[in-house]
Amino acid sequence: MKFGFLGIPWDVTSSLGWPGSRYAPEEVRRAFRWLEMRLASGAVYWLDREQVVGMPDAGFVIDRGDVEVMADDREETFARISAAARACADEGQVLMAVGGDDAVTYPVVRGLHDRTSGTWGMLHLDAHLDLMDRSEYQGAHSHSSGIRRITELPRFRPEALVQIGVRNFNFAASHAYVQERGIRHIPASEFWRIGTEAAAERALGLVAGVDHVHLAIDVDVLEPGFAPGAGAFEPGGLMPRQVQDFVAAVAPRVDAVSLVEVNPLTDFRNMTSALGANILAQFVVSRLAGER
Ligand SMILES: [Mn+2]
Repeated sequence: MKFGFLGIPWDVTSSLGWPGSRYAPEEVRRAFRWLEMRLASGAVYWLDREQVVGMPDAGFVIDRGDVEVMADDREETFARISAAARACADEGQVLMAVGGDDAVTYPVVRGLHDRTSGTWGMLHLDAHLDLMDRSEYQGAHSHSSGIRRITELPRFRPEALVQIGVRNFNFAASHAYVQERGIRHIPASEFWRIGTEAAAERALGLVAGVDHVHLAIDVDVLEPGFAPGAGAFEPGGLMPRQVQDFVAAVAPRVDAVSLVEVNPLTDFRNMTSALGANILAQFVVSRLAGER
């Protein structure tokens, strides 16, 4: 099994949050390489599960570089992102896309969706819903609308969209949309109440009926104190351990993963980039562990 690491240095659509996630691919890639040293010696001791996982000899994570973005042309940039996601999957690699602001999740999923037959669902870890249709200020493709656009893809099943770690306050219009399309939530408060294992089990049950599942992670799903390099701060989030274990638990079921909104400009000593890279490593090791 091979994985394709794809950077998407685009933060033009971070219209409400802080820009700076364009620098995330570089920093997350650097942090991931550091972890990769321990993964690349034929086997890895996965302490979280007290298990030794056999690793492919070398080159199991292919660095696919960064998508070339065109700052004054969103449509062209999104087309390039979709093409890059598609090319990765066409070559048989499990996509690990690193944004960029949350708007890039839409062209990533579109690229994967359009190359397959069958239905799609998504496990979406985020403090926010990102279900806004459009606004005068942000248009229809900002970091507040990406998930809404995904629900409009022809073979995407909104009832297999599970939003995990969402919290605090959002627009009443989003509540109406959630009800209308049958979108499911495991709010942060509920996640804390039932625990990681039960949350993962419930999430997997809710996507059981679709053929393909994307795992979308906005780093602001984490408690801001543990992920200061984010696009926005929403207090009351998940702990690193909860997100690491959740990702490892669901990884064998998903087709691809994306990580967005890591912001090196607001980060503290790269700790958010390091956490993001670690979450991706949990994904990789879990997938390889499940392969045997
Ligand atoms: Mn968010």
